[in-house]
Amino acid sequence: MKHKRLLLKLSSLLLVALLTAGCGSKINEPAETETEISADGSEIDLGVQASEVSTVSEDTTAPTIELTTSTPSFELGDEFDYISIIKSITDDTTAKENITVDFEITEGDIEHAGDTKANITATDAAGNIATEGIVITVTDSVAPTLELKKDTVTSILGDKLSWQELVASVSDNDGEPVITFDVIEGDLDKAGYCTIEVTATDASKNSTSGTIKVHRKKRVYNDLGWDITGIDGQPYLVGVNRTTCQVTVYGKDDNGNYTSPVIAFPCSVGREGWETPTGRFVTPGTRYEWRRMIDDTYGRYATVISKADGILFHSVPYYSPNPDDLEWPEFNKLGHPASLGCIRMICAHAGWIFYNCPEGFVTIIYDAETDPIHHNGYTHIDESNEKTRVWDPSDITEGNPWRE
Ligand SMILES: [Ca+2]
Ligand SMILES: [Ca+2]
Repeated sequence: MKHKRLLLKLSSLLLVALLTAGCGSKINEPAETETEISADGSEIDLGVQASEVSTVSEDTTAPTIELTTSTPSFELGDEFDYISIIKSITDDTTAKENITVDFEITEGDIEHAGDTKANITATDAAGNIATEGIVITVTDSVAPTLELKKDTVTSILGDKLSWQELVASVSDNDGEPVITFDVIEGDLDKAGYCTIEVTATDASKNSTSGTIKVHRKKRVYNDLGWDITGIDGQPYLVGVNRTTCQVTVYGKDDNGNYTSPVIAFPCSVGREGWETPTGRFVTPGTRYEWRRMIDDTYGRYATVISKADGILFHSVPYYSPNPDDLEWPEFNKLGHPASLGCIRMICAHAGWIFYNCPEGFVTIIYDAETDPIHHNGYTHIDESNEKTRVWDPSDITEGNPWRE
């Protein structure tokens, strides 16, 4: 019995020791700051001490943020450093280096000029957050870059002039600038020359201006009713006469219109049942050195006339994309309708169109009894000569027996 009581006493002492040890790491530190407790010296009451400790350690006070300004500004393109506007951050319990500082945009963005709302937050070790709202002003003092077309721009009297006709390139560090233009000399409603001032203005009202000459000209038609008004950047207009199987290339006259025939080529147009369509085509400029055709032959120096109609300028067909594999029975048909709708020519002539007519040139396919100039013919091939008949005589490719 005596043993039993001693054991109980020991075990309760052990429990007290354990409880004391278990709470020691938590209570020691705040207890030291509370002098009332240490001065008391009364019997230790674990329950009371635990509640005292929890009251002392609870941190409900957020840090204090002091900023040098709540309305910072910076120039677009520079980097905004929110740390630089923080004067101080203090907290009652958490050391400065343990306070988490953060920055968050709440409205707008800092990629463009204007005002942006943001918050700077400071969080102490207990999770108390202080928030300071700021308004960041992003400034833009860089004017747009504006490059106008180099030469005088031609535009048709009666057509609305657009800035896209005048501007070669425009850009700004803050999005798309607004382009406006004013006539500073001349009259857009009269034939002749005008001087136009073009201005690009960004969102911050920075602007760049330049002047350009515009030639307002009347639309011009020839006897056949074609619109032969010159187009900037297009030296030629190409006419294809289905009746005479001739391609006539027109250059510009002194007024910049296509009235001057400069060169003519014999051709084959579409044969019966495969007639080449007539009309005015703004050729897209899509071109192929070799182009597989619908009948599995290959056209060389192929320039698309009309995607919708599937017609092109190209050479007499080849059986394969090789210069010594000419579909020779078709060659001497040049000067007569023979194709499935395309305009066939000798290599040299198909190449002339291929290399000399820029994207967007105009082709007019028509019927007329006469031509303004006449082509010089072409070298026919001897269909019995197996060596030479597989080559286009005008082909300048190395190995062409016609060149020997
Ligand atoms: Ca605090
Ligand atoms: Ca700008």
